[in-house]
Amino acid sequence: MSLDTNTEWYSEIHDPNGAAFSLRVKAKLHEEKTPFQTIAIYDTEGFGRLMTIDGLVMLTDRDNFIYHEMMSHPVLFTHPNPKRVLVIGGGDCGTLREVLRHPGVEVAHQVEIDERVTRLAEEYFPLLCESNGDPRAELLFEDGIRWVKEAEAGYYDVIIIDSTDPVGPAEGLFGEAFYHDAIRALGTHGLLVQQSESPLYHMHLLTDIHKALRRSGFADVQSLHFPQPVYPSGWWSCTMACKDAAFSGFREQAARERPFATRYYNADLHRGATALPTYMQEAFAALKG
Ligand code: AG3
Repeated sequence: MSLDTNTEWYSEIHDPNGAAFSLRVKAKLHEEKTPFQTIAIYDTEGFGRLMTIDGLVMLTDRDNFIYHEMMSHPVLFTHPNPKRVLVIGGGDCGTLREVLRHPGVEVAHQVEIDERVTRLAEEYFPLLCESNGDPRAELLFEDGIRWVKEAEAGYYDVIIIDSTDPVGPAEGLFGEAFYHDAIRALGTHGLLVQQSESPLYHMHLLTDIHKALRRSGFADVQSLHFPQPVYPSGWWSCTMACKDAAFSGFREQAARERPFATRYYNADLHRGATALPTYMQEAFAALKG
């Protein structure tokens, strides 16, 4: 948080890019140090409430729908028939809420390491938590890495990794050892999707994720991109990996006829999000050799 002389601003500085994103703050509503991290909640002038973890933007009221819809609907409309879904991280419950919109989903486990993220989301972002009482949902507060290691082989259809940046507690969620365990926990046609940072700032990370996913045994990897105004560079990505086959489109008709409302996601957008800028195509093609 940096202060200017007239007003208070929250800023996330984007090193090493010499850039920052700021929101004018009306009030700091809460701050606490948990055993894992420092969580803060602000009321902002134009973006509603803001949650930060260790000083980094996690979400705002105004634009979280883009991220949460893109972390859930593309992967769920790519799997032929997703019934058992695991969300790792995602303690604000925004991704979980989107997952539960799919009537075919029978089980949705959310495994968040820090229970305080969820308790604060319940208090300050009640809309994101509105589906937490759904009988298909189970909220677990454990280490996602251990959860996946100990999961029943073949149990999950889809694993969604809604984590913070790959530093601190989330680092292990971006590594080969974890991906290897994820493959084991996934059933036939199983899919994993992971938030994969900014295509402008973090291309090295995106290529590392692709490499690690392939090396650990996933058959195919595909990134999608979308705007996320409050995250570094304002442009974000998620990366899907398929356990046993090459990607060949998605259930487009089902996406068009989805029996629930979305604000960002739709079938055309889904298709568009998989079309990559030339420099990304080239970087990923180079990995395949
Ligand atoms: N997911 C956080 C993505 C990383 C944001 N990084 C940053 N601000 N430097 C947040 C959880 C949303 N459900």
